Amino acid sequence: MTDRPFVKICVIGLGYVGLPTAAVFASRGVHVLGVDTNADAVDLINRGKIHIIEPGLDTMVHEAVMKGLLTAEAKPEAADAHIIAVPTPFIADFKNGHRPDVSCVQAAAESLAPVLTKGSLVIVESTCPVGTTVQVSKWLAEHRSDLTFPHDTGSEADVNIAHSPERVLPGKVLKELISNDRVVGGISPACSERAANLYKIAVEGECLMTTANTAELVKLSENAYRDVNIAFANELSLIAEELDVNVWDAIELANHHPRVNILQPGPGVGGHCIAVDPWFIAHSAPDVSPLIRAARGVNDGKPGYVSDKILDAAKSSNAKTIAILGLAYKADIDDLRESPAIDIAAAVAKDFDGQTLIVEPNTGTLPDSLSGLTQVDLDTALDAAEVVALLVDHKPFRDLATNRLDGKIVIDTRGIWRDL
Ligand code: SAJ
Repeated sequence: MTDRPFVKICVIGLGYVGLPTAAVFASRGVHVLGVDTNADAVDLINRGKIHIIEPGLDTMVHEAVMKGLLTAEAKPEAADAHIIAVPTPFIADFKNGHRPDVSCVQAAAESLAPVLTKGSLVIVESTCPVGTTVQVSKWLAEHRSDLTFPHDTGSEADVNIAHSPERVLPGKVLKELISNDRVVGGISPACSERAANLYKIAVEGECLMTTANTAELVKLSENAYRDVNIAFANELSLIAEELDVNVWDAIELANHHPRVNILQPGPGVGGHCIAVDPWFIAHSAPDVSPLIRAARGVNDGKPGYVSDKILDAAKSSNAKTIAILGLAYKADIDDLRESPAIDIAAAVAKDFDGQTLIVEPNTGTLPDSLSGLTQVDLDTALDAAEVVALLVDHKPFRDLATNRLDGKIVIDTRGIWRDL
């Protein structure tokens, strides 16, 4: 294994994972080149500013740029290590099941192929289907016949390649990047060891070495595990409603059992990970993943159930105004990606003849699918609405004096006002 030191690294993809990763390595004194196709993001970062919201990240990026340790460009350059942190969405196919789209990973690999040298390390951090990291090795080999790659020559290869999935929780990214244990899966043992040596510069948690395929399945399993467990809670919420039982009370009491820990029901599952990653498993092994598919179905069914419930309540009470509280995919963040609340708000507004008011304390603009609706502050919404639908348990809603809800029909999908 080469012991080439990590003086300069290149991070491809400066989003919610890549930019914090770049900043953390720079904060440890490594020279980092961040690469992104978004010219505005590159420009902002080079001015010490950022294009995403994550606690503490603005200061860390600013310091790194000012010290000359972090710069951004449109294309990769030669470096001791290249980290790929680009999106891996799915291609929607409601008939045959959604399938993964790894085209950004392929494009990133092809963009860095020309700058690889003997002793280079390539790490795929993007969440991807099992086998993608080995495929990256093959793609790189197609472009560089002058170098050897680990899918072919194992630990003797000129270039080391590993998968080390990001596992950070939005809102706590910087803390979790440093303190979480890190799974490092090399295509060969030498790849694992070299990748672990890189992460040890920045990570205080343990670096757990395994194979690339195992590391890929580990990441997918973590998010599928959470999705299945949320689906159980969501299904329970439908059962409890049908049986006229308070689901929040039932879950709290069940969780007193020493081996039971039921998650919380909600309006559906959002975010760019948990609603997406289970499909990567289901697509790879369709005949043996009925539970994972069923869980996706339960969670994806919840927004429609909630919007019907809101519309029924408005109809039966002849309401003129509905207040929708919260649009983000979970509490106390501004991230709207895959948020079930947006689908619910859109479905309600489409079928409701009265006024639909939106309250989202963490963003000032509505997404395109809700253009035409009115965003107001909490007080204005509560003054006007006869029906109040709580979709996200943001702090201002948790802190609300519940007598503000007197006389209104309240649909609380998060259980923060369960005693009403
Ligand atoms: N949710 C519920 N009930 C719960 C918990 C969550 O309805 O009891 C909903 C949330 O409201 C949200 C969605 O699930 O809509 C996902 O939220 P989350 O907090 O469970 O997870 P994410 O998507 O913010 O981050 C996850 C994390 N994965 C796990 O906890 C296994 C994070 O560690 C990963 O790094 C991240 O996905 C990722 O990037 O893959």
